[in-house]
Amino acid sequence: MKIGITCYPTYGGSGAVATELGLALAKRGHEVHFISYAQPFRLDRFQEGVFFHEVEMDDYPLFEHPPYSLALAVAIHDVAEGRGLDLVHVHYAIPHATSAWIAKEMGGGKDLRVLTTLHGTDITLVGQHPSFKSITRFSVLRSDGISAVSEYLRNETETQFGVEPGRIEVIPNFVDVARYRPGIRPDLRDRLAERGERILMHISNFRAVKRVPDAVTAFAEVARVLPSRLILIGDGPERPVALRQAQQLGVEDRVTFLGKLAAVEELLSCADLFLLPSESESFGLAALEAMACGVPVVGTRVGGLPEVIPAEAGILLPVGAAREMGEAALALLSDSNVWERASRAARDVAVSRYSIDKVLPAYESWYRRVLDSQPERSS
Ligand code: GMT
Repeated sequence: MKIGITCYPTYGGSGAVATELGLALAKRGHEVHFISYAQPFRLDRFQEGVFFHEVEMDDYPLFEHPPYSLALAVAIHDVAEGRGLDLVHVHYAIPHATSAWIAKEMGGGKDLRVLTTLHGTDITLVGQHPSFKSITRFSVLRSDGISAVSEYLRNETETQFGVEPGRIEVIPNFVDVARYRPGIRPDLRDRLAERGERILMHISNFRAVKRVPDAVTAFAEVARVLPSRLILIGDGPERPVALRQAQQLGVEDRVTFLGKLAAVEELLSCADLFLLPSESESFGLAALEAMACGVPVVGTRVGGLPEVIPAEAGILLPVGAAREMGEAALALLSDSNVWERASRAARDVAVSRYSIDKVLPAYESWYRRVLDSQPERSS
């Protein structure tokens, strides 16, 4: 198949999933065209059958806010026409599903099929804003295929947007379990922490929804009892808040901020525990990547996290219960038998349910079904 993929190129789960999917599809012989305003951050190597098309923007002085959605629509249309795409698969509805719908309506040769994968805040947060809700609903409903990354997100979308049951496929996120695995670089451990220290890790874009200060509070509980270090990867608006929290709790010398990093598997495989105290999380890709590295998770019982993290692989608690998360982390870290069991279970779940080999065929069969079906016209 000739497949267009549009995603956010910046650090974030939806862009990571879209890029890994495109690379995996190309390995299976499909021709994949990424269309975005910048090269996706994980698209960092040459691979046969993979192309990148940068969306061109004119910065005419009249435009205080250049209309990216229109430029993207034109780029999708042009790539679809020029390269004969069978379908365009957009990740994150806003504004990608709208731009793809415009590209399809612009017409041309083949009837371009639009498939939209919903990732999270495009439905639960941004998509609920009055300035986006109706256009998001319209564009999602006009997609020829709709998928969501968890049952939770499918239910939310059906409820919030009135999508009829049966229209949304659940295709979970996936992880390359050959790349994300335990013990990739044991030597790195000594450079991240002192000998004997436990390593707790958190990776996110440091937005308020991730509640990074709660990760610091939970860590401080652990640090009172066990020699340990918190490694924070990523960056965003809450980074200074997290730093202040570490200073207030007197653990700033045990917290390392590593900033944004594209490849995290080597670091994850050095961790003893992953913290994900989010307020809302449709899936929690970072937690899955940690699990694939044999790292148990302590997080919140929200959104899709209970689907991804079974009780054997971690401990989930209510949002805001940061100190209790610290106690849960201590329970996992203080007993090597308990930790070993959780670590094995985490890896097993990632391999048996979320490996790329298990999930990729679901995407391919979805593509085929959409291509074989009648185009979507009505809302
Ligand atoms: O929706 C977002 O906040 C952005 C998005 C992203 O691009 O990182 O994150 C969402 O998609 C990820 C990939 O499917 C999921 O793992 C995250 O759980 C989800 N974030 C939220 O639901 C807050």
